[in-house]
Amino acid sequence: MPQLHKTQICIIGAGPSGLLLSQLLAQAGIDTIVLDRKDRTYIEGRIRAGVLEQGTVEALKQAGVADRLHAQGLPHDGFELAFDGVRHRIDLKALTGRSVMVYGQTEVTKDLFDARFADGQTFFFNVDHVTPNDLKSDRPKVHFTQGGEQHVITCDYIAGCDGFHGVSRAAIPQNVLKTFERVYPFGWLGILVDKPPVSHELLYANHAEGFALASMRSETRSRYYIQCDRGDDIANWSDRRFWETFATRLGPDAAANLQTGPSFEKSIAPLRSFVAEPMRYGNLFLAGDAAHIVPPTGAKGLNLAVADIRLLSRALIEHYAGNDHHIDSYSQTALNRVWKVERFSWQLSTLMHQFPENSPFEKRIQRAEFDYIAGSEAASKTIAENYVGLPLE
Ligand code: FAS
Ligand code: PHB
Repeated sequence: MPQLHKTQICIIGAGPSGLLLSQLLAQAGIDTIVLDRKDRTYIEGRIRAGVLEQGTVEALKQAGVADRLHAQGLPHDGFELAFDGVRHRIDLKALTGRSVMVYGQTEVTKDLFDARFADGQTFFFNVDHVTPNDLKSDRPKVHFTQGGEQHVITCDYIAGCDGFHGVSRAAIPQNVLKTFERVYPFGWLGILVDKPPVSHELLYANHAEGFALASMRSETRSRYYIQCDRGDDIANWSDRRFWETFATRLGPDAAANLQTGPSFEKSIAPLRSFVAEPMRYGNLFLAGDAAHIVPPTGAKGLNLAVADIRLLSRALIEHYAGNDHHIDSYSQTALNRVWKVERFSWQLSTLMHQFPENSPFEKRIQRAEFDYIAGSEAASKTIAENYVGLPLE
């Protein structure tokens, strides 16, 4: 006999999307249960995003989880683009009046978990066979197992915050779901190293050999990436080979300040652009990576997930207050922003990477676009206003 549970919102996924949603709803007195197929330690151990838009910082402050962010985060007023060693600074502050915050997703997740545990949130970790059901009924259910025990959650709504490989998107019937995808012919190899960053601001570099990104987690911990083959294997990348490749692609000017050392995290991520429509089916809502993926070039993945949650939490809170306007428009409002962010992430990825299929003509066009951005305040401003984050509708 399955164990029976009831709640208002069943959240599938305890990544940033699911955790932030449960925090914002709890603040409004709305009850949630959060499921994850992993446990807190595993989820906190994933190394992912590093740059927060101002809107994300505001959402985390509203959620009451921004104290450490304000104490340890690094405000950045600009970043650089480089092409074959020629550097151009995008002055975010001068061009938009706004800046971004460098603060790892790992830390955001820890801050959210701390708040949810302090609030006595009901979690089920290490779950299996999660199955959303009765999505068109007014009492949808989520069946799952944990340690061999059967469970059933009956709720008002299900929030699919279970990422790209989750089950929520697949619960939408194939004749309803539309997906759009661009898979890039390369991946990103990322490392963490306890050495001061090569530059005090982020530096995105396009070199004839490939892309490189110099980022950071603090003034003593750097996060670096290089473009690698799509199916590449970590075993092919010794630290020595990484440092030689990274220094070449940054160019001699930037690399002159490079402090190398042993990496303590090394991983390869594939790059894709992906969107699933609609982001609602019956009483199931999709948010974050469950609904969309962007190449990390524009530093948008986490920020787009937070934007979805700001829209979804507002819609659900207003629903329980008797106003269904935003719940009815959630999918379209969220997708309007998703596609603009997909465009920017695709544009910056197309500009900053070496594509194997590019002809000499396309390579010249890439350089011409960089030179245009470097020489035009209007062009630099379009990059800047997308990087700091578009306004929420
Ligand atoms: P998440 O994937 O973070 O969380 C989904 C959660 O659902 C996970 O905890 C998972 O265990 C759980 N789950 C999955 N299936 C389930 C099931 N069947 N039942 C229960 N739970 C289930 N973004 C950036 O902005 N910059 C970056 O540099 C960057 N680098 C990235 C590198 C990698 C390797 C990946 C995969 C993503 C990266 N991203 C980056 C994007 C990333 O930050 C996401 O946008 C962000 O994690 C989205 O958060 P969620 O929507 O919560 O999804
Ligand atoms: C990171 O610090 O992990 C990071 C920063 C900017 C990006 C992608 C990743 O565009």
